[in-house]
Amino acid sequence: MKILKIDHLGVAVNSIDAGKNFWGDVLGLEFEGTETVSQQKVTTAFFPVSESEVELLESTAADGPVAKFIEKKGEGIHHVAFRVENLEQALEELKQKGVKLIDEKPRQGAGGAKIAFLHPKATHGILVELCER
Ligand code: CMX
Repeated sequence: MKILKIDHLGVAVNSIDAGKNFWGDVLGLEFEGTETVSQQKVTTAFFPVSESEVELLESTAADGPVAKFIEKKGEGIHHVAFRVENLEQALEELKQKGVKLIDEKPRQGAGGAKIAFLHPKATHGILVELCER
């Protein structure tokens, strides 16, 4: 498999509006707009930083995974996403290496990306996303 770069850092926030104040106004990052990924009960907001992005994640439902994450750990880094050349091939290779996956097959992420999550137990505690766009 080939990792091309850190695609984005996912940051769980209570409110994108409030988060925009720091990431946009204070740090001066460009705000690219929001997108809701209904299946994952989350609204995302992207702030490009050179070749990577900061992605704020706000839950759209009290029982959504991002709401549960904040309940347990508070606001903060939720996942690290690496862009790969070929997601199916990367998942196949990781499976063969015995890596525990959350997604064995790609699903749809924000911005039209194909994404898959690795299980935090296999990554020393961090939720890792692989994405291809
Ligand atoms: N950090 C660390 N551990 C996490 C975690 C996180 N952010 N999210 C989940 N886990 C842990 C859970 O505690 C659980 O651990 P145990 O097996 O020890 O209990 C394990 O990972 C599996 O989590 P789960 O909630 O039981 O599994 P699900 O398959 O229901 O959901 C996941 C997993 C990662 C898809 C979901 O929790 C999630 O975060 N969904 C939102 C995804 C998202 O951010 N989407 C935005 C768009 C994506 C993009 O384009 O970037």
